[in-house]
Amino acid sequence: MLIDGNWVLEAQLARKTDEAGAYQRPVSSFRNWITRDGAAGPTGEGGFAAAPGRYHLYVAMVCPWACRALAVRALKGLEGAISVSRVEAALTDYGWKFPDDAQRPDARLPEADYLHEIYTLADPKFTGRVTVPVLWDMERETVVNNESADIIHMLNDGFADLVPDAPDLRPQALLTEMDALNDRLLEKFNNGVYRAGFAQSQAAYEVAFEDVFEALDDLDNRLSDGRTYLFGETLTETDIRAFVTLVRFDPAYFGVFKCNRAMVADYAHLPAYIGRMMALPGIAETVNLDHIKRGYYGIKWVNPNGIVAAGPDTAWIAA
Ligand SMILES: N[C@@H](CCC(=O)N[C@@H](CS)C(=O)NCC(=O)O)C(=O)O
Repeated sequence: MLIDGNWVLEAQLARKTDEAGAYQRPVSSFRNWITRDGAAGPTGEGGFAAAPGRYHLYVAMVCPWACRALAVRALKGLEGAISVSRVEAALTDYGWKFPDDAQRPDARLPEADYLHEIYTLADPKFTGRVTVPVLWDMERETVVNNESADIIHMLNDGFADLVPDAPDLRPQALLTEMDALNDRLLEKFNNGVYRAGFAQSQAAYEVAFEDVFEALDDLDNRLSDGRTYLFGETLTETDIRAFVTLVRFDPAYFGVFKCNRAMVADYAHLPAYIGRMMALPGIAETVNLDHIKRGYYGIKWVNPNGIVAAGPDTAWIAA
């Protein structure tokens, strides 16, 4: 990670846990918002108005947080308005690395070998983990925001004038219920799998394990009445939040993070739900099973030898 703008290897290789060995997710640091007119958003400063061709997204295809931003970009029809760079599958000791043959999609983007160079361009004294996704402003040459929850929110609301026909993934009538389910999913499922995988004590792992399967059981139950999406027939941001973790479950979390009571493939309703999500326009392109497997099995502190499990068969996900 970066400390005062310098890459510190020992800090990068350590994971933060509390005294009971439970994983502590760090908080994100850049919290500005793109808004319709450039007014400041809920956090950060103003001056980031929605405009086509101004913003760029740095992502890792292994990462559920980055891929939820990619998924919302696709569903909102923003592929032409926001360009994307993808890092290599596995995190290196120096953080996320761009492929050697990577082409910058826009000449205004900085040249860089590692993502941490993008962070220090925005803040030469940056201290913190260098995470994806990163939303970069090519005009002001700085990071707008590196918190995916903010990014998916602003892609839906801030860019609404640019793509008036795109679906509203945060419909007002559902927001209260969505927020409640989003919070539960974040704690028990999206981050629950990480709490299981990064636990430093048996007890912390078992608490996380129970949370993960409680969330999976709840999701499957919710879909048991035949509804298409989590809130009925309306696709929402909550579906994207659930999907990015569901689609990584069998190829990665079941093995690497020891979430092995059951696979998603064993559930009654979840496999078909994944199939419906995969069929939405642009969504299959946000799922790279090869990067997901190599990326998670490449996390050294959970799998030091880096061997990638041969199974299970996940061909059904892409089918
Ligand atoms: N709160 C952030 C978390 C993002 C995050 O944890 N990304 C991981 C990949 S899945 C990362 O970049 N980790 C790099 C590191 O920890 O060194 C968000 O949702 O945007």
